Amino acid sequence: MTPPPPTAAPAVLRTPPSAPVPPADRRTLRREARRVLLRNWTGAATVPSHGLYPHQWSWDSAFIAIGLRHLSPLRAQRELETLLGAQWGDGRIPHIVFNPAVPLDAYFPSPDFWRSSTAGADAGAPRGLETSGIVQPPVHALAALLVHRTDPALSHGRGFLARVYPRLVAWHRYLTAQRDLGGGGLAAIVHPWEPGMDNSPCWDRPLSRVEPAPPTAFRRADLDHGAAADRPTDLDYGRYVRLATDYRDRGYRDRGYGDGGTTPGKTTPATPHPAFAVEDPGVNALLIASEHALAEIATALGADPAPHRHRARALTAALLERLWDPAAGQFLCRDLVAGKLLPDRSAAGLLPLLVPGLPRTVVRALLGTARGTHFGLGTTVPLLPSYDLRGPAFDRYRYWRGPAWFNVNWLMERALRRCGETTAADALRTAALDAAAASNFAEYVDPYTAEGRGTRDFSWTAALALDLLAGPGRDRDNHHDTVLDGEGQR
Ligand code: 9WN
Repeated sequence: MTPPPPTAAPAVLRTPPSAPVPPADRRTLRREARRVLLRNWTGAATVPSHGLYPHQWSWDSAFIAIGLRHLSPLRAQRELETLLGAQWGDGRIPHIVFNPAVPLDAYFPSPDFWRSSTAGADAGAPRGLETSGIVQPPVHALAALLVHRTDPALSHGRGFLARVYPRLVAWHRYLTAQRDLGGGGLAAIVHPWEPGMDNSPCWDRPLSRVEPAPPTAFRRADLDHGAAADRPTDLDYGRYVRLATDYRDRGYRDRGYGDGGTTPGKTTPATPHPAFAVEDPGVNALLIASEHALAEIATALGADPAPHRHRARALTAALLERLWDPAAGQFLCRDLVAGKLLPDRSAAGLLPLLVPGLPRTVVRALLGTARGTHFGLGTTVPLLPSYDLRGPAFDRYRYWRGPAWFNVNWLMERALRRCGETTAADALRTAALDAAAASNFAEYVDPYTAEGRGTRDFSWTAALALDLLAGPGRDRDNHHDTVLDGEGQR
């Protein structure tokens, strides 16, 4: 079903994308973004939102650190260090690190659901704190590199890179070894929350195989803070709960049953993930981008970058081999249980534009798809929607089923710049900043009107706005305004 076009031209579209934005507005935006990040800082990390998400989330923290580095490189380092302090012995970085001071009923699933310190003991879950048992996309090495570059002297002085590097290496090893469930060299996700795009229509088919947990088995906390029309349905939640329960009850093991997925292209019934195992192009593109970042981190530490470059090349070859669909002009998800590509187009399928070394024909096709009728970037919509504008499941309001998200658009802006598409990147940067300002740092926006949806004062929206405000030269060393430096000991 094609959505109705907006009746009136939305404010964000009325501004020609490349028009200069009044500096005073940008100063206000910077001040407000800083306010959000200060308010959401808990002393060792940043919550995505005090109401809806009152703990530390994995890929949120990576994006938050990328913005926080402009306020305080020290705080940005601590954000990542706190997250990595919750890493499991098998290398996984859990998707949530729970704050014990927050009441159990503030968020579901709560620590007493995941029971990481007991159920995850064999997988090396830490004893002194509680986490979830699933993961989120690996943006962390990229974030660590950017944070380091912002203040190399501070980073060297604190031994930041030297401490995080082995943990990041172990994290990537977990993904490339334990999670290569299809045996083809890519990392698989085993729960719709893992790719971070929880409610994407890409998961509808694989999820339909999952017997939902009964509604009496759990109580959702998200509806206390968010509109039901924006959030996943109860049926989806029942399936999320079932998958997480089964994973927990199997000790969060990814292997160890039968051949553990060595049949090329498919999982086997013997794997611990019999219903849901998917290779997602967004997760794997971020893994590759982060593997390149690990090569740079290794170089900065005087270590050998070659193994990281080699792994990045192998992952890129596997990505092309397993997930590229020339007819669709984009990358698609591979359902490892059914052993085939899923037809749904999500923005994750365009994120490989971040990956160096793709064939030119692939890059051209991806850029065409981004601008074409399915995503309309810069042609019919100012920001990249999370899902196909013409897709049967498109919903401009509901969580990952159409709305535009700021982290995805930040990644796309970076990808466009990397591909030399400077005009398109500048336009996207302007549109993202305008939408962040007009929506009070919304969690996500209607892709047609840029009207805010979800929660407000959302941390990664504020953080990534700060990063975009720092301009295209922001990846150079020593690019921060030191506003919070001197706040604490190094
Ligand atoms: C489940 C915290 C997280 C983001 C995800 C987003 C949403 C959680 C939820 O919030 O997911 O992890 O309860 O819906 O989908 O990307 O990391 O901001």
